[in-house]
Amino acid sequence: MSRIARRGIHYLQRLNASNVSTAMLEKGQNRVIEASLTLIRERAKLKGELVRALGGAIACPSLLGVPLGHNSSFLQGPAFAPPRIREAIWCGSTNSSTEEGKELEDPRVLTDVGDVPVQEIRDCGVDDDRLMNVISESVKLVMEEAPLRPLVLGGDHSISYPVVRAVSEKLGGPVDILHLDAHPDIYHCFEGNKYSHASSFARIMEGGYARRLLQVGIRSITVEGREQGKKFGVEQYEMRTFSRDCEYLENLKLGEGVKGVYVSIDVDCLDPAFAPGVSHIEPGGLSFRDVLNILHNLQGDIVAADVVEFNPQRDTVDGMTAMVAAKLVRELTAKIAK
Ligand SMILES: [Mn+2]
Repeated sequence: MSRIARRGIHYLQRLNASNVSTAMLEKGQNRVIEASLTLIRERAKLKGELVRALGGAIACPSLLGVPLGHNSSFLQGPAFAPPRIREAIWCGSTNSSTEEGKELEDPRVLTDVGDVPVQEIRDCGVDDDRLMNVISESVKLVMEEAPLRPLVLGGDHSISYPVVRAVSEKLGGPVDILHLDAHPDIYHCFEGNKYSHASSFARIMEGGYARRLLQVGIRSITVEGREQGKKFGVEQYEMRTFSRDCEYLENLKLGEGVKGVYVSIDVDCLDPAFAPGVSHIEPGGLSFRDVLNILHNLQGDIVAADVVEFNPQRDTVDGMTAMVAAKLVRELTAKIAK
């Protein structure tokens, strides 16, 4: 038990194993997991029914929060991000139209199935193998309710692994991934944690869940990051050559011949001047408009996406980075919705 949940907001008190039966503990944990999945399932069902009753859509992004921060190698604040991002999406300081004119208040354009109760599940002593399965299951429950498509709010970047795994398994094949980040997150096993937020893309590539992986915004990469990139055939676009690469990156066509496109945005892909509320401040990054140009011009069917690594505990007092993360979500919504 001491190994479980060493890090995190809540955790089960260390148990004296001789006094507690494993069977009793597991039974209780399974009940909590079932109840958690039931809430996601029923919310997804209802939101799917509403979208269809309103005339339907080809694709309707649905927010799914994954408030998980303990697989970060540094700060754990991303566990608090999903409610802050939602608050910023709907805060009223701006209107509810996206730049290209989609109306976010239309439930066929954007819906929400709530958060995976990550901390509540961990508080019962559930380990990461099972927690990652709960995240994958939750993503699949959203996808079962066509036309809903998961738009996941992190959380640290470790959540992309169970999310992409679920998307690929559900669709029955690999996707192309556009990954915007200061870091490649492709260490084999960072600090001994296979679920580390610095290792998620190693797990994704090992699993065969992606055909192409394009990493954009990279400016903090080690020898291992480059070697792993080479090993998995990753296309790494580094900031030091961005001015040369940007014409290509602003005209991407992805997802043909596979199951579609997955977009993963680590908020630290942006220069800290635009987004100071992140755990790993890494100067020399993308401007907000660089990201939007890449996103707006991307051709391909986006089947799911995530926005991760916003850390509210490092944000400015007026929540500037929350607004930045919210706008990324809004513009991703516009790309997915049809
Ligand atoms: Mn990063």
